[in-house]
Parts: sequence; structure tokens; C-alpha cells
Amino acid sequence: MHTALPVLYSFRRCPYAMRARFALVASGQRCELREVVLRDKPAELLAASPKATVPVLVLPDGGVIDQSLQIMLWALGRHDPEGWLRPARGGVGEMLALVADCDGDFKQQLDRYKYPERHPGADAAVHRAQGVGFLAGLEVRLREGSGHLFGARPALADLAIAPFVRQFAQVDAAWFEAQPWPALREWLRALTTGAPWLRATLKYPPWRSGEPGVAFPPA
Ligand SMILES: N[C@@H](CCC(=O)N[C@@H](CS)C(=O)NCC(=O)O)C(=O)O
Repeated sequence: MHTALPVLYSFRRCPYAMRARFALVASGQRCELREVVLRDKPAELLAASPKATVPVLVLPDGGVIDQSLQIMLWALGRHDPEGWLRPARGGVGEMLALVADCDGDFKQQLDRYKYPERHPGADAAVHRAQGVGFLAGLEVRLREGSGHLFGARPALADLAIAPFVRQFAQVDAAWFEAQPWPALREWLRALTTGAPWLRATLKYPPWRSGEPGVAFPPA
């Protein structure tokens, strides 16, 4: 079947794929979603993007966008009814800088805190402590910005970063609850229980080559 819609290779629980799906939902950009099993990636994904990470968006003209943040910017650049690229405070450059901090050092600490066994010599407690600075910084921003990272309403940075904060929070929920971060907890709670989050995190069966994917965003 030839389709005029972009094809999104996605994995439900991947925080990078989540942020791409959030932007596709916010922009109303329709696509064909193909749920991937990471240990058994489809040949079509590998052909489109040999680096073989999700998310990957294949455009109808054959163009390939294989970085989650670029998928967000592409979708929102086409249609941005909620103003995710026009935050109430600051601008896109500042948002991208904060996302880079998340994807850089914070993600490293998260991986070593969550899966110390995959990183020889890693001590979970040390990496948790090293992730605290980023989270405490978010708490300050949320208090100053009246509830969101760049002002009073959600923007690109909130949805790009929240999936990673959620993973960090879930490693040891009791520890996270005990931290002096009420604004961060409320931000996470509100985002993760909101309709856009729920719409973007529905469960789909793995895609099989030759079969159509599912229409995304869901109706
Ligand atoms: N920089 C990439 C990172 C994407 C990424 O690392 N995704 C993980 C899943 S969360 C992945 O596909 N890993 C490859 C694998 O597990 O085989 C992006 O922003 O899209």
C-alpha cells in the first residue's frame, strides 16, 4: 500500500519516541505508526536509518528524520496550535539548551541509576545523587515559571523532558516523593495524567512487515 502519510517507527516506552509522539499529537500531524520491538527491528527501519534507534520518521518524499527533537521541531514547525515553540517565557534556543542538558548528563545519570548492572562499576546511589542537580534546577524553574518550565503553559521543553524525569521518579518512587520538589511532582503528575499524554502512550501491537501500521494520533 502506498501511503501519503509519514511513517513513524516508534516504541511505546522509549522516552525519545514519546516526545516525538507528543509533538505529533500537539500538531495534529497524522502519520502511520509502526510499533517496533527493539530486539527485532524491522528491515524497513534499518534501511531508512542504519543507526537503528527509535523514533524515526520517514516522510512521503523519502526524507528521513531520525532524531526525536528534530521530529518535534518538524511537526511543530508545520502546525503549532498550542504554541509549543512560542513559550510564555524565553524562546526556542533556551528550551533546546535545557533539553540538551537533559539528553546529555542527566540521561547518563538516569541510565546508570536505573540500570547499574549494565554499566560496570556504576553505583546507583552515586548516579542518583548526580541527577539531583538537574531536577533541583527544574524545581526552581517551575516555581519561577508558574508551573511549567518556560512559563505558565506547557511548551516543547516540558514534553521533551518529562518522559526522562518520569523514568527517574519511577526508579524509587518513595525516594522521589521525599525530595523537596513539590512543583516538580505536580508538573509531572499534571502532564502524565493529561489527555495528550494518554493519547500518545496508547498500546499497539508490534508492526509486521507488509501490514499497515496504525493511524496516529488516535481518534
Ligand atoms: N538521539 C536519539 C536517541 C534515540 C534512542 O536512543 N532510542 C532508543 C530507545 S529509547 C533506541 O532506539 N535504542 C536502540 C536499541 O535499543 O536498540 C533521539 O533523540 O531520537
